[in-house]
Amino acid sequence: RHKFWETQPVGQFKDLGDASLPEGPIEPPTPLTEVKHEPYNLPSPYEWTTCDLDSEDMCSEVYLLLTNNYVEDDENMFRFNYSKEFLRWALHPPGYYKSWHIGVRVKTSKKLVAFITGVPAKIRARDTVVVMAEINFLCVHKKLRSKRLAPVMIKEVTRRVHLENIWQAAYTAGVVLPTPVSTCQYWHRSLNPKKLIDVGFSRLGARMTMSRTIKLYKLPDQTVTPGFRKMEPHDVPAVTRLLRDYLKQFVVAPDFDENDVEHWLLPKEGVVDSYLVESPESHEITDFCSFYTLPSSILGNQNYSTLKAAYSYYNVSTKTPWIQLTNDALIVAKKKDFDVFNALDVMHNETFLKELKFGPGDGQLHYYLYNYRIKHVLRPSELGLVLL
Ligand code: YNC
Ligand code: MG
Repeated sequence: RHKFWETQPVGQFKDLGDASLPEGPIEPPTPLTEVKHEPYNLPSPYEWTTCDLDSEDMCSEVYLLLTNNYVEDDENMFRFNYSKEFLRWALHPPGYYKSWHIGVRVKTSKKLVAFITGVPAKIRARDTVVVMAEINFLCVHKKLRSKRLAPVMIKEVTRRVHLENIWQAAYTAGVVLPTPVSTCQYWHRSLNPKKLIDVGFSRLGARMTMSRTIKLYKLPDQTVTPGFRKMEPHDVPAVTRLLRDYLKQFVVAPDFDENDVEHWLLPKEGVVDSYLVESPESHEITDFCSFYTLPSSILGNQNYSTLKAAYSYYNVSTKTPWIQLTNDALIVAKKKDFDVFNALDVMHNETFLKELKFGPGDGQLHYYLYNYRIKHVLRPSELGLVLL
């Protein structure tokens, strides 16, 4: 059933019940001298290219490929529209490898028609911290689908990850593959209900009018938590300590150091927003919340072309109740003109989703590890990892 995935070192469906299989790497590293030194063969009309996102022209080519061909919802009403600034941020974390930003061009026209990326990350599974590749932005042009290009791209990124002596990877997808570590759900909190209904993102509830709906989702103009403020560069050490301590409790989570926190969590205009609570008495950093900006193109609507969405990222509550902390995040997102605030049911998110009027989305997000077995399927609340 999965002609490609059945050949790969990933948990297989037939092994799901087998308690005798150990946790950890599925196959050992091969000596680096045995890693293929030549790229995999593409069908002859195509050639490999390495994409330098620092080049304005390359970044625009990647941006346009994804804008026109990347992930859509099941009903093909919306398509992710990652910004160029976002792509540069997502692909240039500490220690990134240029060689992991892989494109495919048509030889004759040089048109970019496919893309896949990896970035390095330290990820902890139970007690073991493993250097992994986070694989993302796999995309094949709509006109080249179902030609088995994706397996070649996955094998090529795997080869280039192996060349850096890295043997595991983490990735998420909307499709079911062998085999999910966990299956999560997106929840959506309307900030601009009229627009969401007008574009078909949501529907008027039964026995609801537009004005009652607008009132239902209304938020205060100002945050309520004393000491709630934007994260600043000098907060990196305190936020790192807070987040590391929080993420310890999850079965799978990133192992962030200060450089990672500086990159992934310091606010970046139009890309990532982070807020914290500094105790007015002790000046301790007690709570933290963050979200990233990922608009979607609205396909074929007369009135609107973009849905402005915020995605919940990493959050920590030690003093401020989860509901109050996240409500303050909703208030700032609303002020910044986001139409919707999305969150997965990972970490402690279940404790605020229903209370804060998030509604469950359709479609699921499956989390996967490559060449690493986890003995049981995890509950979403056991996951401490958010990929972009
Ligand atoms: C997918 N999303 O099952 P089998 S998520 C992985 N992730 O193989 P073809 C996928 N595999 O089942 P198409 C996949 N989608 O026969 C499909 N597959 O074993 C598998 N969509 O290939 C599929 N982006 O080329 C099948 O399919 C084989 O032309 C079929 O291309 C697929 O970024 C795709 O949703 C997704 O652009 C490129 O549909 C295309 O359809 C497309 O005939 C819209 O492929 C955009 C989209 C995916 C977003 C993402 C994470 C990707 C993870 C890849 C796996 C990484 C493994 C770890 C590598 C490093 C290891 C180390 C160390
Ligand atoms: Mg294909």
